[in-house]
Amino acid sequence: MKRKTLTQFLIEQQREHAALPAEVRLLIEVVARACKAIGHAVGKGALGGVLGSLESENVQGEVQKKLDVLSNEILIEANEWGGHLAAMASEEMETIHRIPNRYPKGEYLLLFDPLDGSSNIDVNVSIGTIFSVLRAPRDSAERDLTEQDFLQPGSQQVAAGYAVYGPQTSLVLTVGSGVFGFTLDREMGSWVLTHEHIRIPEDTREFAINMSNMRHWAPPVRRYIDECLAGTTGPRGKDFNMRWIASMVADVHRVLTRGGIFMYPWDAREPSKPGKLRLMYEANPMSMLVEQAGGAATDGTRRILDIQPTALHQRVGVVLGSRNEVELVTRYHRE
Ligand code: P6P
Repeated sequence: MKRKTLTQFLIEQQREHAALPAEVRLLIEVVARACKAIGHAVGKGALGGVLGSLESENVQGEVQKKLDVLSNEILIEANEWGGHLAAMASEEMETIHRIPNRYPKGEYLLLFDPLDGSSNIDVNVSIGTIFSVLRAPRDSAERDLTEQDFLQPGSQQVAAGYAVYGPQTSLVLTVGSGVFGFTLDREMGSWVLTHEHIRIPEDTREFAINMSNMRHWAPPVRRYIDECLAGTTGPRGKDFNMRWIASMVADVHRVLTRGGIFMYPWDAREPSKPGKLRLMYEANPMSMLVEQAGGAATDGTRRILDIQPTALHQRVGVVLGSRNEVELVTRYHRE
């Protein structure tokens, strides 16, 4: 049977779910096309002269890789003329990017981490693009938007997804009616539906965490990991495996594909510095995908999608994946 393309899938979703406006369908097609271009640049590696770092740092204080900046430019240029967006925000830009006056403005906001996991670029490990779609305020045509207009809880997202640039180039997407996976047919240049209604198993034997941060963890996190490490001899009564790719997109893709729990907990010594991952364009889109696939996503205790943002680049602790494991971590925090 001929597989569906992304375009056919989106048109059918629009027909089945009137909640998928034509502008969102266009937005997703444009972002998916930009991800193809990013994947192409990433795939060239050293041959494309795009590896290595720049002298500059981003708003996070992280040294920018050439591909970080290139990926950001690709997404900005692809999305600013189409008339579907009122503004954009990116991990790589300190302030929001308004749509230039020469272009029409639309009703949506696009947030993205253009190239997540960039510490892995130069060592040829999977990296990716993460994106999140919010509604713009009703009066966005009459005024210049500000950062405040982006500060909506993740539960307000209209769509979320990511692209993984790995052995395959994959696109994983939700518009609020389940999670769907597409594989890039590199000969045809089209995204082909290969995974329908992705579901995360409620239980797992696999945890993902950067163990080198153990000394910073809050006691409930330490208790949870110690019990995983104790295996069949401990209270969990089963052995666990560990994975840490240090590329959120790749780690979350594994969790969506075969289950697991992914944790980037906050530094218990410094509650003012809640973790490394960013709420608006990493934790929120991934949490929408994980919940739409039957999993759970918290900051240790609170549902991530309920968190009211206070700043565009704010960070948050992340515990997401197989529902029963995430709920156990939450229970340990409440005991
Ligand atoms: P660490 C990549 O830099 C990133 O933002 C996420 O993609 C990833 O999960 C995390 O940081 C890795 O952090 O401290 O293990 O290098």
